[in-house]
Amino acid sequence: MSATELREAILKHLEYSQGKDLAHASLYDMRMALTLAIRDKVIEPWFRATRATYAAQSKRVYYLSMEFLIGRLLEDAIMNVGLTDSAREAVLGLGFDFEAVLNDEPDAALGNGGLGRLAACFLDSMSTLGCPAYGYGIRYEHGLFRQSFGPDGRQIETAEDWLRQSHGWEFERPEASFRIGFGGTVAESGRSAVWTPESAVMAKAYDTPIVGWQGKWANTLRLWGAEPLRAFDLNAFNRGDFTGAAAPEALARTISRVLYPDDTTAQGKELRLKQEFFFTAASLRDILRRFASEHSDLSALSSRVAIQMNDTHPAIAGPELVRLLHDERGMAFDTAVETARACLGYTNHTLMPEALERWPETLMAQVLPRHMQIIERIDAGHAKQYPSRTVSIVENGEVKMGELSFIMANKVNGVSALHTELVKDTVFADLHALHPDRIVNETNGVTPRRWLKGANPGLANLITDTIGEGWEDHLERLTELEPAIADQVFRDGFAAIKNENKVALSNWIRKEMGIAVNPDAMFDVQIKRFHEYKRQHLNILETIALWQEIRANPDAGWAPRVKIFGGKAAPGYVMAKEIIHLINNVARVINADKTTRDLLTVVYPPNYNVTMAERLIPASDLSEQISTAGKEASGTGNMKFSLNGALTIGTLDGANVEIRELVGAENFFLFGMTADEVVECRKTPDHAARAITASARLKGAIELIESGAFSHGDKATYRGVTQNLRTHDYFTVCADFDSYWDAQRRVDHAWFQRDDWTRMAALNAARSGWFSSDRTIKGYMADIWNVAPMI
Ligand code: NBG
Repeated sequence: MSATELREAILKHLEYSQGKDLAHASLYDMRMALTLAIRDKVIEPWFRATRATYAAQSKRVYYLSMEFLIGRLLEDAIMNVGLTDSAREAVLGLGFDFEAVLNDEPDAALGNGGLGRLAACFLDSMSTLGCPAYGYGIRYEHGLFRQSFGPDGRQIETAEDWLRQSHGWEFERPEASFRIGFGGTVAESGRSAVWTPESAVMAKAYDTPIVGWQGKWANTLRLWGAEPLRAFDLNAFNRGDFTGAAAPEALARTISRVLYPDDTTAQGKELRLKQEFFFTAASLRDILRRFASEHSDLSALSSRVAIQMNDTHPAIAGPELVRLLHDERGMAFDTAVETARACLGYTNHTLMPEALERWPETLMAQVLPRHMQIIERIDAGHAKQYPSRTVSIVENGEVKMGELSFIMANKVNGVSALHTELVKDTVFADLHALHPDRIVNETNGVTPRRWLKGANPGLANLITDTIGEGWEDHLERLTELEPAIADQVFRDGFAAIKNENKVALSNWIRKEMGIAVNPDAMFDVQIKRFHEYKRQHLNILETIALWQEIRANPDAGWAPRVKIFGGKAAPGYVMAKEIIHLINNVARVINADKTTRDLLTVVYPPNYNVTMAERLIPASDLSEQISTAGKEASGTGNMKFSLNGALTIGTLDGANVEIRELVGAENFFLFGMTADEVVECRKTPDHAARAITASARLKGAIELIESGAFSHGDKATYRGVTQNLRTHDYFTVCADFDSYWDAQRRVDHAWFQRDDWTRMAALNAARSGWFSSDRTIKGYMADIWNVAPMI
């Protein structure tokens, strides 16, 4: 499509969809008109893909995820249908700034972090590979909260409202609605049971087409919105009870109102359980309806249907599918269990025990009485089949969703090599012994379209100039860059692009935060959710120690650094919020110190999201991946940094292990204890105190915090953080501190050999092709789903 044709299409939508003429069009109108014009281009591959799948009666993948952290869609879709140049020209020609139009789109933040962003990368890869698939999730009215910082540096949360403007990408599907019940009673009826729910809501589908690279294929993301069965109580209204009249609607809508903002603790809240059942049950009904439109023999279900449970959130899919097959369709119970298991896969994303969901048996029985019975029967069946078993699903009055997922899945996967081994050895050791073939590894990946081509056009162009077209969906081809890295001209080009990205980021930081940063300094970046295991406090302690040493010894050859933090903490996670508070105040104090200003600046832009990540990662020199070994399941940010030519300072944790193997140990700054050593270390009760005594720098940094230096003289402000470090320090910040400090000094040293740094950075990019989510999805298709690509 030429720029002229696209211009016509935009004008048509401006007039007929937005009802505006160009002279009066706002930025929003222009963005909507462009969105709709691009959406039109996506419809064709979408229909083609759907028809081809129906014609071939292909097996489909159903990716059930409580979270899809999509970010913006417009720029990505424009790129995937190959219209970036035309769109820019058309929009400019109509008198609008193209970047401003793209920036007008709110982020779809329907997720917390890693797991949700992974789901979004998977959608892109499934479409790129022509894997017939549906994403199923919840259409939250309010995504992840908006973060700001109060004048004192504390996190403030406000509601996010991405749906306040109309969402140009979606199609409402009132015909695809299902009644989803809760509570009530169960009556025996012959061999099965009849569940009569006490209350119910309607799940209504909203479809978003997800187009793959070069527009060859598009899949559907189907999100469910909750609605009341009966919108409005007219009798109550007529009585003058206006609140009562709207009550049914308010109640039902609550279910899809907000995303739970905590990714690491299971909330155990009734509403959360209802959300999980709501979207899982609606998706399963939709899946069975589609199956029934093509086949009548339910025993063939698993040859046509692969359902992936993204973490335990959709774990109720097991019992619900059994119920649909057994109670509602008359299949024998054991056959129903076998059939369901043959369809289901489960991905584990964390070993943190507190994140593995457990529901009180009483709550489960109250909200889902029939499911509780089915769970007990599954549990009993498993116990009978494996008399030696030591674990059960229902234990101590709780339903353990991890065990339920494991038992109801034919494959269970971890998300990095190390994580998968730890899954086998720790959380599911008992079940793994009984089912030794069930656990497989699928190391995470990221989509190179969004995270390289879209986010870093300069580097993408250099890659194309060097190795030609076609690497975007064959990312392993990046290794072809390696010979060029020996060439000074290539390295200069690579360094110049990084520099341009840093200048752009510096300008943004100045505009947004009023802080001047030097683009020639090293940009040292830690962006991710705030959690103690990710150890942002290790980073800030090192920052304090560094500041002290620079002051004491200004001419010791320090590499100038800009430390950049980004990320949100769950609203109820007190310690994580104190760490945020501390970082902001350390930034305030350090940035005010004129004597160190040229060497050290700390910036923490609020409201980190996908769009901010796209801005920060291409401008980064150093990627902080410093979690306590054994705690980060994989990480995916780590892959994005490496792909964009940042060097990693990191522990042997999650996918860092594989990154280091691939990019080469000499191009990676390793520090810290291994997962085994961490376990050993914890056996010494005073490991933290010992580490503090042994390290004058660490001691100095902690004491400086305790002196009130970052809290206007108040000594108590950060007692929570410092006392925890001194006495407990479960995440072994203190024990790893010196090793981290040393690694940072190796980083300083390397920074001064700039050409060598550039060579290492370029090697990181050239050797990171394996981390494409296309590779990951091919693994799922072959090892778990048994689905063939359609293109
Ligand atoms: C996260 C892990 C990350 C991992 C992503 C995607 C959750 C619950 N877990 O290490 O912490 O990269 O999942 O697998 O979001």
